[in-house]
Amino acid sequence: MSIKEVLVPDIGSFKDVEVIEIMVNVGDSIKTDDSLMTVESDKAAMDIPAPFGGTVKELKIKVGDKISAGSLVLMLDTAGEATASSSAPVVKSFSQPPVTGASTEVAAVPPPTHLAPEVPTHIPPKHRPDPVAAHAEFASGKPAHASPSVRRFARELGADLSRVKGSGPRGRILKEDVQNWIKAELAKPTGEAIGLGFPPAPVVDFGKFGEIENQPLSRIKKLSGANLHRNWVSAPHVTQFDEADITDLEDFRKSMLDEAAKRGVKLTLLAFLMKAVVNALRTYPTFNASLAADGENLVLKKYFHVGFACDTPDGLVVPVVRDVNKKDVMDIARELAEMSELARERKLKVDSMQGGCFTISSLGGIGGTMFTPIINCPEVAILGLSRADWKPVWSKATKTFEPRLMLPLSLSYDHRVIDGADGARFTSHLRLMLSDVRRLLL
Ligand code: CAO
Repeated sequence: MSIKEVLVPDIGSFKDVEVIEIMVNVGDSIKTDDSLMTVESDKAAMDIPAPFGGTVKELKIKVGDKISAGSLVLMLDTAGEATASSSAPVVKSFSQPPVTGASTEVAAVPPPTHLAPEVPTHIPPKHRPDPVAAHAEFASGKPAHASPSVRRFARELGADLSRVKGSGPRGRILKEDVQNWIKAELAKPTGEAIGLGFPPAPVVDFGKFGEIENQPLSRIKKLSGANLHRNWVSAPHVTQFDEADITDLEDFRKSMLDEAAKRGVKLTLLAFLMKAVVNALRTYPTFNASLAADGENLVLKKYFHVGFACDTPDGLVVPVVRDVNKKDVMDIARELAEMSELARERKLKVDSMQGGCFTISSLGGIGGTMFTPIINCPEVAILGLSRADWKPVWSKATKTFEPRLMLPLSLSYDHRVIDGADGARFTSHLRLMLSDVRRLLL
């Protein structure tokens, strides 16, 4: 056995600095330059590295102790280890009594490590920059208050320390703070994780301003919220507004209500809209597409599955009506009603919400003039319907204003895939289809 005392080296103007972290335990096997502990003054923190490898026999300090240059830090058994680091000046050495056969040396640890800026170890200690000056970033009020070992740990994991809140004394960032921050980042919706550099959302204590109640978000709200956020930030949205004259369509729908009811169907406007949308998708196939994951191709779909946003007590779900092109308006209306009911009873199967090519979000039964729906990615467009209203529309034929039932259309599309001109063509096509219901048969 060869026991060496490890002393604190010359640490510049640091004197009576506090030990804030000890990285080794008795019995640990350590290598030259492994960090032994972190000390901290009121302006800076630094790691004290091991001058040589060995096994820790005894710790002579504990967290909270104050140390200065020359303080005894620990006892190290260096038997069988490589020689001391070239930068570790040996101060004194002596042998233990022959009865144990062990020898003890006293060694100063190499100069402490600073992470910003790096201090080249070949510079003799007296020419090295003052560690406090080297860490002037703390004095200058920069927020990342962490020991070098925590900084190194954060750097290895890619954690941005300026965004980590410290829970240690005086707000110092601990290793656990970095771990918790990474966990929280990983749990965030991907929109936030794609590096948009948002400033952190302010944490507000609303209770300070009045009475509050915390209501847990439903599972659907959490899921759809994360997806909506991702879609909103990842797809460059453009929303094209238009109005379709549905006066004749509404007359026709109303004239068919009784007949539909006899067949057990509630014939809604939405069913006609589904047919009109598929007609427009056939005419403008880029709307019935998705960007391939490799970003090199557009995947054009030859099927026409159309989703519709359905408001349920638990939040928004999007059931998908399959092969709308192969179904008549009555079948579609029946399916819409069945799926809406299942969704509201939480009985909708997962596969009934998959495979959509395009989504319709109808707020017409509720109100509003127009809105900007968020694309249901990887689809590339979504049609919003608002409340139809009677408006005076100029008639070229009669040269008078005529009362017409106008349906507001809000088409959001992914501008990476669809040009503005096609966006306007798509809504114009829908206008044409909806203004003359006979066209839906073609
Ligand atoms: N203009 C005027 N009236 C309309 C209309 C419109 N655009 N759309 C529907 N209406 C009328 C219907 O004719 C119906 O009237 P009656 O009761 O007199 O027959 C009434 O409004 C209610 O319709 P509805 O909403 O029950 O049926 P629907 O087929 O139009 O819609 C569904 C079904 C599932 C889309 C709807 O119930 C729903 O959930 N809408 C909300 C969708 C949503 O939340 N979108 C937002 C997504 S983004 O956050």
